[in-house]
Amino acid sequence: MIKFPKDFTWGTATASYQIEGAWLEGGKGLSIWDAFAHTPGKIVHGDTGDVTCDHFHRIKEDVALMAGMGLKAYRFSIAWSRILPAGRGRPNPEGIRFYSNLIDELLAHEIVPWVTLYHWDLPLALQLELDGWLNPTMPEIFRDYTAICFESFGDRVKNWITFNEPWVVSILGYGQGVFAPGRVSKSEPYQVAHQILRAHSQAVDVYRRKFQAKQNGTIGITNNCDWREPLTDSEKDRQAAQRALEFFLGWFADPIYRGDYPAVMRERVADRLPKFSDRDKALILGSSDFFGLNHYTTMYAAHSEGNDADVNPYGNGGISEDQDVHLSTDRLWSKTQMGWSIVPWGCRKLLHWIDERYNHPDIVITENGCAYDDKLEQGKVHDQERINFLSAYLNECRQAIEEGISLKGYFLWSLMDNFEWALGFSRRFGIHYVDLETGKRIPKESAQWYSNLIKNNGF
Ligand code: PNW
Repeated sequence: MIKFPKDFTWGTATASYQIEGAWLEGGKGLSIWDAFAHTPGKIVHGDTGDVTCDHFHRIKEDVALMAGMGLKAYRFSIAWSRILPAGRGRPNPEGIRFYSNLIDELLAHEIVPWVTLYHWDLPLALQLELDGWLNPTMPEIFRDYTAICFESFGDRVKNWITFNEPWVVSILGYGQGVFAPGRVSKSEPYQVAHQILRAHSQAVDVYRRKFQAKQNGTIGITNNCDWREPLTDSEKDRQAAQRALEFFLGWFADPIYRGDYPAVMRERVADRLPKFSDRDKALILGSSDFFGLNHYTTMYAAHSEGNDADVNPYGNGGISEDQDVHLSTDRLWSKTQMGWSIVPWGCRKLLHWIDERYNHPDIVITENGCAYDDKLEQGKVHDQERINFLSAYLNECRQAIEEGISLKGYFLWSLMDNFEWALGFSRRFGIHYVDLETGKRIPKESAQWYSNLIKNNGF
């Protein structure tokens, strides 16, 4: 039996645009993902999040699913454009009521809400009027939106996450253009990341000054990072792997935990990497109460000079010519339906890397999971591969805890199958199967497995 610490947080995670639907209901404004998904050619099969899981109309049913499983925590995101349809101005009471009801329903079932304030669905008006995250006035606009959330929900929400995966917003949204707003550039990702870090720190600052003492919650940020394993033992490849990690995670975590971007980025990105003012630096340093981590896969890193043509087009590479890193996978590693390699030991190595570089922070895995081509057969989904994946990753997590890593929680991505961004409904990450015709939720075998794990605090 593999046991976890007594107070370990077990949860599942979702995001507003991926599950809510009701894109034109409840006084909601449009977001950049509404616009992007409605642009021909951007999403596989022309799918959109217009309806998706219809969670907006099914919060009682969905919370009942979680309660039935014995989930201790649930991570969801707030759609900014439900609270402020044009991104700023007067709050929309229906939007506030929706999240307020969801939070009350969770608490009534003793499920602790973990709330992400930004999971990529920027109000479209802010994109059209201000160029979104490129604009240096965005941090104050984000701060004002988050203050409304703290004010409205902070009496009941004690776990806040400002941003989900700024790396994805910057690289996939502004570098490769495969995610909203679909821009392609070699400098904009660095500018966007810069404003997001500033926005994060402004939100944390307002929370700490005006709400935290009274509301007694914690606030942090969630970054995504894959592990980078040196392809060979050579000094060059080991440096390449370290460089790749600094460009991936250090880009966002170094300013927060060490006060500035990694030196290797400053050297290589030079003039395209913006500089923090002293005031920015002071606000950003120490601005996360916990280390939120989304982790999915591992790749080999080798030294290479210049452009890396083999880079996975759905992400992972960053702006590769800035790094001189060649990424590859092992033919022997099994892959999920995303093409992401299953390398459980990479998770443990990454936890150690974070622990060392950032001085032993409390870490929360806010996402981990996998997509498989699940089939509903006689009312059942036999997803043994997902159970294998989860057991293997959780086994490494448990080992990391034994080795002294302060890992406090684990959120499985995802509660249910949903809109997988540019891949639409072609990928299923859920532990509940969603019949897209009827919206019916059917627990997969992994849901039963996870429920038992939570009950036993181990497996
Ligand atoms: C995360 N990549 O996204 C998100 O937080 C979720 O919304 C998403 O559904 C989940 O992981 C599964 O994809 C990512 O290409 C999307 O490196 C793409 C990448 C990483 C994370």
